[in-house]
Amino acid sequence: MDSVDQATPKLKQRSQELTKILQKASYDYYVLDAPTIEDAVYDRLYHELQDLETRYPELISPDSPTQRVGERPASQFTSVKHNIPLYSLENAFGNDDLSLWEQRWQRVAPDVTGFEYVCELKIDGNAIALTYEQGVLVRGATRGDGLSGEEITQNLKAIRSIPLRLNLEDPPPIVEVRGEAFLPLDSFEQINREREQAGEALFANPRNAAAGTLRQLDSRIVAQRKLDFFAYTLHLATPISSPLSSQWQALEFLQSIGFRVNPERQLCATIADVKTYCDHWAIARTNLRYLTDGVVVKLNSFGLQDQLGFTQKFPRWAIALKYPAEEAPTIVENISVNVGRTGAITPVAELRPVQLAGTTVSRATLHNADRIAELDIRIGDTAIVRKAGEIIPEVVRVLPDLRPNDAPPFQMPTHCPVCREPVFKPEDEAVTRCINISCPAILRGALTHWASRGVLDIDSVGEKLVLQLVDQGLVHSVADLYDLTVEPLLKLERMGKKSAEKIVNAIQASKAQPWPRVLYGLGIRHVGSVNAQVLTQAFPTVEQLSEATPEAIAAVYGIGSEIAQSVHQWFQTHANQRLIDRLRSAGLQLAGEALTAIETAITGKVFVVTGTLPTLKRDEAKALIQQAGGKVTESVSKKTDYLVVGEEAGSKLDKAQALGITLLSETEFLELLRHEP
Ligand code: 1X8
Repeated sequence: MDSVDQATPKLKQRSQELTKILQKASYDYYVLDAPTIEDAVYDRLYHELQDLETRYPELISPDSPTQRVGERPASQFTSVKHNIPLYSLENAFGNDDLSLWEQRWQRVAPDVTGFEYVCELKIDGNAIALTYEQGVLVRGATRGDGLSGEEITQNLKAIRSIPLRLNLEDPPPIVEVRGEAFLPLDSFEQINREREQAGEALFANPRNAAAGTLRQLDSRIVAQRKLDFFAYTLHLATPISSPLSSQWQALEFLQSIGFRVNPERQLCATIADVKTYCDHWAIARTNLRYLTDGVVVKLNSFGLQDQLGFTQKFPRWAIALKYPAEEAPTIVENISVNVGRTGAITPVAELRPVQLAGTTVSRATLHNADRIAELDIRIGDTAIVRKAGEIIPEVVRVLPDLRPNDAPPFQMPTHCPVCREPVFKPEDEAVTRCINISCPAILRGALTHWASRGVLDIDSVGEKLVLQLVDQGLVHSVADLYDLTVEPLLKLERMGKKSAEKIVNAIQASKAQPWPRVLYGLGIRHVGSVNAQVLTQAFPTVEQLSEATPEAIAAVYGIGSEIAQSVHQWFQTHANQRLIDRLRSAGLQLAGEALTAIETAITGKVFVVTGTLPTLKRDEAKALIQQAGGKVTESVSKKTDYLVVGEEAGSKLDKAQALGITLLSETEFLELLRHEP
């Protein structure tokens, strides 16, 4: 196709049509939570649009679903002035404050009757202002100081529940929508799991994680982190056909034009009803999938809002009832230290168990030596603990007046509590580390990470088994896993032949896992699943990656110099090079596409797997076949070469027998695999 070609009107129409269908599907999925088309269909249409846009860039419109993620990362954010300031709200800390607020606004607007309150949950996220011109999202900014914020349009476009185009026939020239960008709890937990596995500092709570995400220069990271958005304020510069006269109507309107609006809103006729709502959500909020830190109460009528106006700082017509952060005193029974997969030595306060925000807290991380010094926390102290963002318990402060007389300051250990080797703390870092690569704690962490879900996915190798393997000296590195046989495993406590076989087979099956997962599994600092994906796209083979200069690695879109240094360093280390050699010999995937297999007994052969196999899961068996160059199909036909049969095989077995197809038990199947030339 010649690049000077112009898109025909027909192609233009098709791209508009695709945009419309995809926008509707996104809205149904992300806003209404009610998908209307299958993922595969969405993907096909999306790719059709993407192809069209690649061939005819003039077809790309700013509201195309392909424009949610930027091509290039931003180098910095610019400051923008808000046309209308984002006010903060006056706080109320209990029911009495709500009554006082009602009395206050009624002194300004006496004799008002028939008023209503709108109660909305206060989302614990980051306030955002979105500007739509002619119905198209043109600008998004953080609240900042309320007068000006940072322009983060590209990042906000990556939030699927923010519409790129308003669902309005005749959109007003300018619409401004405000709301809260936040991270749902499950996404927050997933991000922290990944950060932990990549040896990175955890986010203390979803709000910080959301704020950190919105300030990412690379919008692809934003897209991966699954932020969400609730809209709650609408500003129209010009009237619309059916004018809105209340907050309640505005919320319904926002929903109708494509925004997610919090469903837990309620109209209340009296302040007593408002209090009931607040009391209810003080408890019920713990069941939500996102964090709230209070309730926002607004007078419903826009007329009344205008009449009341603003004080120096706040609107008079709204108030935020804040739930108190739950804190409790308890005793520090011990301060222990934990050695992580990266060798990081983390002090942990072991606490006399205390009830906090619905759960029992008995441990709280103290992060590092600096934090300990700052708190001056000692064994025996009475400490105030809080759930930061109500997720991770933290020590807020200690009460020195209640300290036992003889309590000495806590000293960080000079030697690793697990391997007894000296620890190391770089001058400019807060973290103390064990740097002995054979430290069992580091090895245990490395093995657990390697086997875990989303990495090499070896289900039957969990933390308990890892502990045994390391303690018994059966495994000294992840490469040793691939040399494991049934025999030595049988010596482990409560290990039968069947389980041992299952473990060995599952480990062998993990060789089929693709190169990005292997790279992720290596546990290189800062290389989580996302960076592993990005790096393997740029460096399709381990040789290319290990020979790359830090500059070449840092040149990859989305990879910073700190990550590049870390990767480069890792591959420079002799022990690591040996590890790669051993993994290569063991047959792991160290290249983008499955290494072109040599002709084997299995190459090109067609397999069907049926019934329950004694040790392999069906997916594992399929992976083994594909890895060896065979094909797997679902149904038996004349073209089938082998049927791998487990227990309770049904009609497929009958059919294969009728067709005279070779049947294989699991054992025979594994035998065949082993004897490939
Ligand atoms: C802040 C928030 C508001 C609402 C919800 N969550 C927030 N964090 C709401 O009105 N539903 S309003 C607001 C503000 O005006 N500062």
